[in-house]
Amino acid sequence: MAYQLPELPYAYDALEPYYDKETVTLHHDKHHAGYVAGLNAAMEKLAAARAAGDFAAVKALSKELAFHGSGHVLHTIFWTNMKNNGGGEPTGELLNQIKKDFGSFEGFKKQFISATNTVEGSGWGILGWNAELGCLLVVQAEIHQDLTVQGIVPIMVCDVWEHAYYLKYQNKRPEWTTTFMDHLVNWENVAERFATAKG
Ligand code: MN3
Repeated sequence: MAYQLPELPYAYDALEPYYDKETVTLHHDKHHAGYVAGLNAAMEKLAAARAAGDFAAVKALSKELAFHGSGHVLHTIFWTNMKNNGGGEPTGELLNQIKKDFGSFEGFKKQFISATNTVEGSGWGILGWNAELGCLLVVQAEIHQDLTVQGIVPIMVCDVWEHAYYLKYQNKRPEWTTTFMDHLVNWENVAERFATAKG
């Protein structure tokens, strides 16, 4: 029952010219694959610890689980959140919810891009559904698992680790996040995730 690297829902060059084939290939085949391997290794080591009744390493293993597990989950969402010639605006219930929670689509967009641009070091900008409050929240995640709000269901995520954009955008993180929003977001996928999260 090991975790698997999901296949990309498009060809490696499908997001050109906004997201280049070389970055997508390395990002998926090396980086995301590395998180899947790390997650499976952490699960195996925790099983071995239970079998041996030896939890001396449980703190480090729990951290490995959180890091690789969250990295795997976020990358899996990230790939499906993009499509060739994406961007624009959502429609229907998702647009209504965004207007309710952020005032306007423009307000949401500015908050999402600002939050994502200002992640300290490596991390993610995340739009997530909070079931308790019945609202969408924009949060930051440092690395993969720190600084977020526990319990929210991510429906749209933008990766701002340097491996996500440095080959094409170098140090220009705001250019990458704006391109993600204006040319790559697959709003149909985000709307499907919103509907599922809302239940
Ligand atoms: Mn990444």
